[in-house]
Amino acid sequence: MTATEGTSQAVRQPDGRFILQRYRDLLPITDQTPLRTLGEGGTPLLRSRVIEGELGLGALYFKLESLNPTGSFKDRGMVVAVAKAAEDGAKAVICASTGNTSASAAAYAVLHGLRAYVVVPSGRIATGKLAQAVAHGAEIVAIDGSFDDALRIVRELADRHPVSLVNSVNDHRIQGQKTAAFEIADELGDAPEVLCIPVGNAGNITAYWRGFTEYYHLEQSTKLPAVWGFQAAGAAPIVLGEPVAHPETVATAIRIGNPASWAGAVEARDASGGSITAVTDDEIMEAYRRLAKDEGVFCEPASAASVAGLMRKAREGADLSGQTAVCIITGSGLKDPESAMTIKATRHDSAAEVRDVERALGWS
Ligand code: AN7
Repeated sequence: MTATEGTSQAVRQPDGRFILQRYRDLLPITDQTPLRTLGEGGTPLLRSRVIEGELGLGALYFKLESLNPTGSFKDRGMVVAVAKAAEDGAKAVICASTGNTSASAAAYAVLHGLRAYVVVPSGRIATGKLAQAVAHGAEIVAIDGSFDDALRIVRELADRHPVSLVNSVNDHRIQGQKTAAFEIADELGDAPEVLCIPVGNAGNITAYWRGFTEYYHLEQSTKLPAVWGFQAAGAAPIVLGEPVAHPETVATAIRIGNPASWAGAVEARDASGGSITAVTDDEIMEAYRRLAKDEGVFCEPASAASVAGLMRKAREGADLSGQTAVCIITGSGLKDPESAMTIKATRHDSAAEVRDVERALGWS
């Protein structure tokens, strides 16, 4: 274990390489694959300052995937998927997205000189994510429908037109995203006992399970984590066991009613002895505020679902003593400023003079 017990600290990658180099032998890389990087991976594993002790855990870490180049975990998968598209001679990539996938696809398309087409649910993606797709020059189609509609449409478009589909139904995405599990095991010296992760389209939970099992079979770790996936209560098809026609949640990133990697999520849950459960929007927003105010971690609401879920498990009596848990912080809070502005702020308006600011603060 690299982190010092009882202290809050981030542990950086030891060797400064990026994931295509560092885990090359475990990725579908050939001599023809263009190894271009925006600096993805190598994200900090931050020790909890407050919540760890509150929940009685042996150790709690936050894997800050929000610190990837475009601000979400999607970059790990996209750096592989877009490189492979370029290697195969594609001129364009396409994806459906609740926001982060489109931001990442747009950036990596630029890196490889490809066009990016993104199909998103109109009015339902966070401002920062749309801003990224715009800035990177993606062609954006905002549909009057859900993410699930968008995914159905891009799958068909990719069949009919010469564009490479870079949603997580493309296995190269899963391959890239599994490297986060390798990093966690490398930095902790072994896999943790518990992995907490938000579930939307279920690609990431599938990827982590693949990563942990590959590492275990390669004898790079001696155990496998219990995988605890969390869906938003209004968008919890896997928990309910059937698709949700009209998913609804404040965590727009995981507002998904019919996940493409459903089977992968169920496999991760069952093979790991884990669970997939629902957390309410209130629980998500409470964890979101706690992460920001008690841990210094500003994430987007979907990411807070992992911590909300861990808190719920503890409340329901899960014995966490002596256990090491890792919560995946999947995306940055900066993506979704509207959610942050719902927090009650201590704000004073004042004239631009010292005396006025003193009065506003109650210091005079
Ligand atoms: C911050 O961008 O589906 O279960 O289109 O952005 O692998 O889908 C985003 C998903 C969790 C869920 N946290 O991951 C998209 C999209 C954040 C996310 C998830 C997403 P998956």
